[in-house]
Amino acid sequence: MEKREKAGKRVFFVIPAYNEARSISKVVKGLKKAGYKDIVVVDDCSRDRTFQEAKRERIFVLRHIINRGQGAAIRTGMDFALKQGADVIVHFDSDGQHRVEDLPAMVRPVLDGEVDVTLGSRFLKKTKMPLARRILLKGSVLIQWMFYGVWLSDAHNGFRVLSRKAAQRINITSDRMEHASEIVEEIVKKRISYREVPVVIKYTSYSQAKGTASFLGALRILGKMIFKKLIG
Ligand SMILES: Nc1nc2c(ncn2[C@@H]2O[C@H](COP(=O)(O)OP(=O)(O)O)[C@@H](O)[C@H]2O)c(=O)[nH]1
Ligand SMILES: [Mg+2]
Repeated sequence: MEKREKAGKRVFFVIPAYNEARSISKVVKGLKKAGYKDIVVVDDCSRDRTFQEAKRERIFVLRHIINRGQGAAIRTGMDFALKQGADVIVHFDSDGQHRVEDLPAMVRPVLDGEVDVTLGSRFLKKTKMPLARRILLKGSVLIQWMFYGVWLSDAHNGFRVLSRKAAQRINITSDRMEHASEIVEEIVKKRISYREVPVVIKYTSYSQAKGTASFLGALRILGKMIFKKLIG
């Protein structure tokens, strides 16, 4: 690919956000500082000031009028990014768990056309994480293997990069957290080329205080994944 052509490519960030008023500005500022300017935050009817905080950053901010879940928000953001002419789409979290430093390694293979999707993996690098989280993630890896026949080292990493073509082909129908498995299922089913890339996910007390960090939350997601597969 010509250097010139690559330079003109639009890398678009899709950032789902739910009650992240404390971190959203910092995350967006970090991306802007690294030179990325195409950013869409999808606020999912947060109860705090997430929407207002995001708005202040002069980026695209969309809002669901009810809380629909991370999967639905990503779909909303991707549709928007594609309409805006995105060549590459990055899924990036709004709670500060994903690192800007990992972006070049994640984005380059897609930008260069080597693969259509890169998936961040926190198990290819040594990452400290809570036990409940480790069990959920390893359980998901196993279920993914049983149901889809694909062995990824990390099943539920929200850090992904997709080519425009991949973003158009991948259908997300799960509104909530199960969309992560669905994306992998779509990649396998549609034979979309992918690669896992080692990333570090930051586990801060802020990120851990939220939802799926609990053991019960972990079990619930695993249960939903199995249920969906059995009835679907
Ligand atoms: N739009 C939207 N985003 C969500 C929702 N739940 C979580 N998120 C966002 O998705 C990202 C990952 O969620 P988080 O709860 O941190 O999950 P985890 O870190 O994967 O356990 C964060 O940026 C959240 O703000 C939701 O219901 N709607
Ligand atoms: Mg998080």
